Amino acid sequence: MYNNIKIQLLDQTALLEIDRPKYLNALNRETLEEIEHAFQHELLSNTDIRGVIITGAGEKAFVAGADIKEFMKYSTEEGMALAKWGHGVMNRIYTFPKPVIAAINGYALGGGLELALACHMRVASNSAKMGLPEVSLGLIPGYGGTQRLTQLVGRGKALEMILSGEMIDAEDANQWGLVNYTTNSDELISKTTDLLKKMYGKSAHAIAAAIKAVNAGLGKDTDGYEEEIRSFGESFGTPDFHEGVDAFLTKRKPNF
Ligand code: DAK
Repeated sequence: MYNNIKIQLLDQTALLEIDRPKYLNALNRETLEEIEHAFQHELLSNTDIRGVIITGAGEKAFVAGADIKEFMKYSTEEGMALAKWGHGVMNRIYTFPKPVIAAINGYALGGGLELALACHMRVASNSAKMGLPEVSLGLIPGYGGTQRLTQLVGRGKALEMILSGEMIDAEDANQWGLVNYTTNSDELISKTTDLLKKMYGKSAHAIAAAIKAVNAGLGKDTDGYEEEIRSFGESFGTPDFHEGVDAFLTKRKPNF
């Protein structure tokens, strides 16, 4: 069904692999369309799927950027229109109601790092390299990188990465707060899956509400405190709240 991505179910986790290893998994338009389709349809509607991992095929790269050969032909108007659409795709991941983690298995550059930044969390293999090299091509990040990198690592470190275009290694990324954990390449998927599994025993409704409230505080048209008050109140009316409290009081595991 897809030409550029593969989706595999590992129990309750969907493993979405960007699958263009010959081009270091560079994101062309078709690949982004397929990612958008997956997040809009099967990953969202399949209730057996509780979380998603995004990774890159092959040993070398998560995603080495947007596809340079494709975007080299764009005009100003096309660039702007595509950035708008691309932001929509990234936002779909950013606001996805189930946890999404990028398992960064190699180069995560330009649009590739922006894809990882749109995920809720990031785990990197020790050999991963991350950077926003757009300025080397006379561009700036166009899929949310100027904003999301700044939110994660602060203005100074973000500007250092964006203005120098240099890559950082996994250790620095971990220290700067760009990734949540680092691990050996062999254990990247299992470590990422273990992180997700900690969330699977919890209320899916509460998880979706928490993602929404955290995101609301970072959006320019939304108020995180208001969203928290609204969602917190709403939670009292959910079956998950009754199940969670009953399980606690009767000393059993909740069955959400
Ligand atoms: N696009 C297209 N092909 C790529 C690619 C990319 N981003 N990165 C690598 N490849 C291809 C190479 O061309 C090569 O193909 P062949 O020559 O074999 O046909 C193949 O993948 C293997 O790459 P290398 O031979 O270069 O591998 P090395 O190990 O020697 O080097 C590298 C690995 C990651 C250091 C190197 O490949 C590299 O520097 N890659 C480019 C990194 C980069 O500058 N990425 C783009 C950043 S700019 C937009 C929104 C966002 C963006 C653009 C537009 N709009 C809304 C319009 C974002 C822009 C960016 O991401």
